[in-house]
Amino acid sequence: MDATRATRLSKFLSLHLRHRPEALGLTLAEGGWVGVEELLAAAARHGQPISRAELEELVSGSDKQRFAFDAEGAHIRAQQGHSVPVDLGLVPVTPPAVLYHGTVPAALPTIRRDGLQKMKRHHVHLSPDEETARRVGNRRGPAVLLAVDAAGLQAQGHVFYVSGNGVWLTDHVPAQYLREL
Ligand code: HQG
Repeated sequence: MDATRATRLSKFLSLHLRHRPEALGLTLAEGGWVGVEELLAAAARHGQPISRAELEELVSGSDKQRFAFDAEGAHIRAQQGHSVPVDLGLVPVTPPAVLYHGTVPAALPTIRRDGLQKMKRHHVHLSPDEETARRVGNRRGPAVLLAVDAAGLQAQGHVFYVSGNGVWLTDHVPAQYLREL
């Protein structure tokens, strides 16, 4: 599969496994899972045929490991980034002392006032290193980087999770736990 098709299919999967499963007539089961056969049939019905081999390539080849199969390979889910209500079954874990967030200058005035909000997603998404955070921020323009005092937040009772693809998740980061880099 060429890179253009891979990107298109990856966006198609992100859209339906995170945000709009109903547009394909799908419902996410607990954990965000969808049957692989069901997904492929629904995609074909909606004018986007995907072969099983392509799906496997998308799962293993994704730069960010956005999607994962279950142990049997019978179900697939997005590892994070959902906007539809879904319980991913994540368990609280102790974060590294410092995490990072990449954003754009236009968001800073509100972030300075309200801290990091989850906006349309289930959680605020944080990166384990500056390089990853820069990539996230650069999706929308030249990134600005924020360091997050994760240890301080946890000490105050904030709960952290890590997705299967290494994205750190929490509910809210108040402004006093942020430092502009
Ligand atoms: C900003 C991608 C104003 C926040 C990435 C971000 C990530 C505020 C935007 C994943 C704010 C939300 C998530 C506030 C936060 N005022 N703006 N108080 N608080 N923001 O896309 O973290 O490619 O929902 O800085 O790699 O950018 O989809 O979150 O700019 O892992 O797999 O509001 O999405 O992964 O944007 O990215 P998003 P994000 P995928």
